[in-house]
Amino acid sequence: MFFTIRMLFVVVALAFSGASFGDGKVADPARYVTQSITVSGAVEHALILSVDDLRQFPQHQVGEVSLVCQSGANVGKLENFKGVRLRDILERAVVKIAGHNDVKKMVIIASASDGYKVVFSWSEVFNSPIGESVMVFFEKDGLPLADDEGRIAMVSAKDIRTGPRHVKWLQDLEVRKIVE
Ligand SMILES: Nc1nc2c(c(=O)[nH]1)N[C@H]1C(S)=C(S)[C@@H](COP(=O)(O)O)O[C@H]1N2
Ligand SMILES: [Mo]
Repeated sequence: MFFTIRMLFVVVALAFSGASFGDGKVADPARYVTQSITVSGAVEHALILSVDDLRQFPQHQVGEVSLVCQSGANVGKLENFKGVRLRDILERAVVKIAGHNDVKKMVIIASASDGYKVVFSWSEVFNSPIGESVMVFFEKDGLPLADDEGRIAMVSAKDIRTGPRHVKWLQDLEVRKIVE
């Protein structure tokens, strides 16, 4: 009986806290909104980029990307959005490459303000067809992104399941060599 009441309490507490159980939904998205992103780690020039700064890169308009969760569930679509390539941002920051084989051991960690993180390898961004469509975006239908994505988000549009690397409330792109 004691456990039953305690469990009931936990369920009620989670319901009121807006716990998301992995579906990416949160109760109060406004608190996660980011106005700029940083580019950090193994780069020659650490950057802070606002939406206005992002507009200075070559811009690409993307028509439609269906969003499919890792579970296979359809979670909607991104339509008519505008952004810039992760590749172009990293070229501006200049990845630090000491040895010929360094890039093969590097990843880019994209972090959001809610703690969500995904990784890209240097090779998929710079040396595979995936890289063409890894976009940091800031506009949909000609308007700034709403609070449910923050002002800056990213997506890897050619992934088989696009939900996981659709990073809402993007905050930081860190370049890191992960093996010696
Ligand atoms: N910042 C952030 N981005 C995120 C997530 C998250 O928890 N935090 N969840 C991801 C997952 S697993 C999916 S399927 C989609 C869910 O998008 P939705 O909230 O629009 O359904 O967002 C992705 N992007
Ligand atoms: Mo997901």
